[in-house]
Amino acid sequence: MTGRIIRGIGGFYYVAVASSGMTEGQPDIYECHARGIFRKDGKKPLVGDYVEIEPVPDEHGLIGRIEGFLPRKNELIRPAVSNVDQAIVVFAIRSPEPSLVLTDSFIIQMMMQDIPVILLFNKKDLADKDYAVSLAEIYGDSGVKAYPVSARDEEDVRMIKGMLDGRTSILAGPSGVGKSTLLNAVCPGASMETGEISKKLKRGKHTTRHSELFAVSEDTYLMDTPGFSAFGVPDMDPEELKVYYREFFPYEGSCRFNGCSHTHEPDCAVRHAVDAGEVNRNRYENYCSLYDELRSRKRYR
Ligand SMILES: Nc1nc2c(ncn2[C@@H]2O[C@H](COP(=O)(O)OP(=O)(O)OP(=O)(O)O)[C@@H](O)[C@H]2O)c(=O)[nH]1
Ligand SMILES: [Mg+2]
Ligand SMILES: [Zn+2]
Repeated sequence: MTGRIIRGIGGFYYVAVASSGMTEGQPDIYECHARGIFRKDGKKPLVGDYVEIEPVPDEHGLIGRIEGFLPRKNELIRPAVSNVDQAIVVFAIRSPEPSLVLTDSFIIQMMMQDIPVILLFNKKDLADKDYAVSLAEIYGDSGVKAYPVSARDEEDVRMIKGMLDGRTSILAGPSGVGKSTLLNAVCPGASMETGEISKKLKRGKHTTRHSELFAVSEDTYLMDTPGFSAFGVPDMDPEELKVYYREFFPYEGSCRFNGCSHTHEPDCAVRHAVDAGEVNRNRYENYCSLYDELRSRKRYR
């Protein structure tokens, strides 16, 4: 029978199989030992993989053996998961304070892997409404839809559920922003552990330690991932970065110099657009700082 790896931990893979007598819409979970299922090409099974399993009779529960893998639609490197339709990138409006450069890095990382992104600024209850809306508006022309939300707001949770419908989505973002809380809100059976923010460090404790896939309904899956923030922009040629800033597209080709980087050159159409208020300054500044990061990385290589 065919199932899906929902969790890999401690030498076991847990495989969800839709059962005929689905109890409350929940699949059967087979525990499969990791030994012997590593593929010949050396690739590791990933959370999200569709697999063929053979049940192994056992009086203690549902045990299975992974016999084969179905082709992957895609595989992400970080987090290491497969068959993802979209990424819900989560940042907090406050606590922890968002770093928008990091937000852009997350978005770019997903775009590079061809994963559509929805951006959520969570914890809107901790800030005034105008500020929450202004944060989301920064991404107005980016091609990424951004919403201020709260995991504690029923209407927001309903809206998020709508975004997930029929797809496999991953929650990605730094620690403490409320990914697991959001997951619990849309999928109450999940009961993922959530962590208080450390008052002193103003950072979330790393409460989620492994990626895990939850069934919201039969064809809707949501994956929780551990928060991570200690990475820079994905490696690329600095001149390629502008491809990920849709705001710049209308001005491409209008700068004085061919191949203008839009950072320091005279008569740069993008910079003029920023000064005229046509391109969001925040996004432009993020671009410049990521560009510098890529440049210095190149220099020291
Ligand atoms: N005020 C407020 N607090 C929230 C909201 N969503 C989550 N929190 C709190 O933020 C803290 C961190 O939430 P988690 O869900 O554990 O964060 P996480 O993103 O899963 O963190 P990691 O697992 O470390 O990556 C918890 O104390 C939550 O109760 C919200 O909408 N408003
Ligand atoms: Mg978590
Ligand atoms: Zn330019």
